[in-house]
Amino acid sequence: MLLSHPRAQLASLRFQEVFQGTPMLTVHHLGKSQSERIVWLCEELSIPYQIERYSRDPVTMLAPPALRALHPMGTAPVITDGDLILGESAAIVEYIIVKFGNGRLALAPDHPDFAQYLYWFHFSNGNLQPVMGRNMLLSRLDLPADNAILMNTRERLERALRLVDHRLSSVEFLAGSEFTAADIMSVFSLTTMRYFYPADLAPYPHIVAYINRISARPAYQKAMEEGDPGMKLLLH
Ligand SMILES: N[C@@H](CCC(=O)N[C@@H](CS)C(=O)NCC(=O)O)C(=O)O
Repeated sequence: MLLSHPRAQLASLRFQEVFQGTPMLTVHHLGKSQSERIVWLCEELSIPYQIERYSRDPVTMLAPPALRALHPMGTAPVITDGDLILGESAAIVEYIIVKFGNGRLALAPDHPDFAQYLYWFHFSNGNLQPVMGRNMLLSRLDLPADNAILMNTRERLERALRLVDHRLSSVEFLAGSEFTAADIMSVFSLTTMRYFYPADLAPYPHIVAYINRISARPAYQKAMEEGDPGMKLLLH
């Protein structure tokens, strides 16, 4: 188990330290972006944190120079924890779960759904989000419907959404019966990302039911309100 590991014991001490004092963890959140995952994770784990908000350039949609000054990639999310500056959603999620969450929301190797957890955790940024991004870019080029790259990219997205829908036809959450960080990694691409690429979810009823279930979670609602106050949730 995670907690019997010396590093996890240290993490547990750190966890107590954080809970007793002011939050050391800052989530640098760009409006309507993948950093909503980190705000949501902190809310699910009830971890003290503070948010530093940033807005995109209205023309390029790039993050502002302040975020680039913080991290050379200048992409959200970034967290700061004391002297540490860390980017990449997946790295941040794992870091927070181990250091502050006592392993909660991750499945341990002896859990029957461990492999499913790993698959769906990595599917989000390894497949689903990149193919949503490619469709978003191509949709702005006004290409003819028979353009080969466009057809390829649309087919890849449909394949990814079909797979997610099929998975959710038999399980409540992506890893299986438990809500995990695999859900936290994946939901952005199915919801807020559709402000940038309005993928039609009508053919995927299990995805629609899933994001509606997820949106009822108090921690999700609180996180969305903290990160993007007043943002309409795209749930259909
Ligand atoms: N794989 C990265 C992707 C980060 C990313 O591209 N974030 C977008 C927001 S969704 C961003 O910061 N865009 C602004 C920019 O590129 O300047 C992660 O998961 O952290």
